[in-house]
Amino acid sequence: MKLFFDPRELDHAPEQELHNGGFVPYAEHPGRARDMLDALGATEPPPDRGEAPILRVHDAAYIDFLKNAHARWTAAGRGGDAVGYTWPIARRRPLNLERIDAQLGLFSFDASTPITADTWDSVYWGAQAALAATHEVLDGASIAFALCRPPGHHAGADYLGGYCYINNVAVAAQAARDAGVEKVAILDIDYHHGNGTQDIFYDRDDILFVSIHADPVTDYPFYWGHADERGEGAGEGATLNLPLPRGTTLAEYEPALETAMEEIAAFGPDLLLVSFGADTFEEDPISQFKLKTEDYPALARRIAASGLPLVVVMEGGYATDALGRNVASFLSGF
Ligand code: OKP
Ligand code: ZN
Repeated sequence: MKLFFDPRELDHAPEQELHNGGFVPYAEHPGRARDMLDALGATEPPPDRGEAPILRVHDAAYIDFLKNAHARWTAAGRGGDAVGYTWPIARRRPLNLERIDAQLGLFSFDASTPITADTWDSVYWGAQAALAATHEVLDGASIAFALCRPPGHHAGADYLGGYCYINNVAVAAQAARDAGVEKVAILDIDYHHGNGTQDIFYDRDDILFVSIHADPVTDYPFYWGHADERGEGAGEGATLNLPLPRGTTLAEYEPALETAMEEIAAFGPDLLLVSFGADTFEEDPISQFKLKTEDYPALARRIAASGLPLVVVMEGGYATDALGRNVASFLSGF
């Protein structure tokens, strides 16, 4: 299995995040990628497919903002990382606002996703890694892995949040569609609901989104991921959310995965993209499921039993010392 990674993904390194009313060291740090690299062995850098595939799922105004936000922050006389502090609840109406603070609110949904001088470069190359893995499989490989960092599944067409800026799995899914793949399924097994991916494809019937995650009644991102969200318009029925309670172990996780895989089989996709987060691990510092390192191959085997070509895209996982081990354990099941 080929693993795709670009060293520029290491550059994005926010200093701190707002957590429970105070500032703490940033959980989504470059050491996560280093830990995975140590455990996984040789990776290859992705070719540069440009911005066009990114602009197929993200608004041009948002991408422009992402590229320039930190420079504008600095030009406003600020030090450190750019973060918003005020949000236009329910997108009141289109306004032509100048201040970087207004732009930050417009293009984000939380205060724990800072933009640094290096953010654009890192997220651009992470998206290229996802594209490289996708094209590897479109060219005939049965599976490929994209070591994307930072993660992507919380980012929507025009918003960042949840440590995510570009939605790597969404870019990959759209690229597969554009290459002629008719039906694409996305299985999101990060601990957190992939609200950005859901939003991007919510009204589409060509891309199925199925997610197993912590119940948003108790866990981030709260406002999405509830079981009654089933898609809209043409996409009605092409979204499936399977929320599980805190404390979930493999025994409770497996029936949900079975349901997810049956839904995917019924959809009849030509390609399956997996948003994989290792934050379902029992020792994850910001998550509350109870999966063990040795549980992950069973998940991979059930996914592989679909017989579908697979692209695995990395999302979360914050127990840094165990992260590489957990990802290697998951991939060993394929
Ligand atoms: C990203 B991924 C305050 C709470 C913010 C954000 C969690 C993002 C998880 N620190 N938490 O889905 O692993
Ligand atoms: Zn997560």
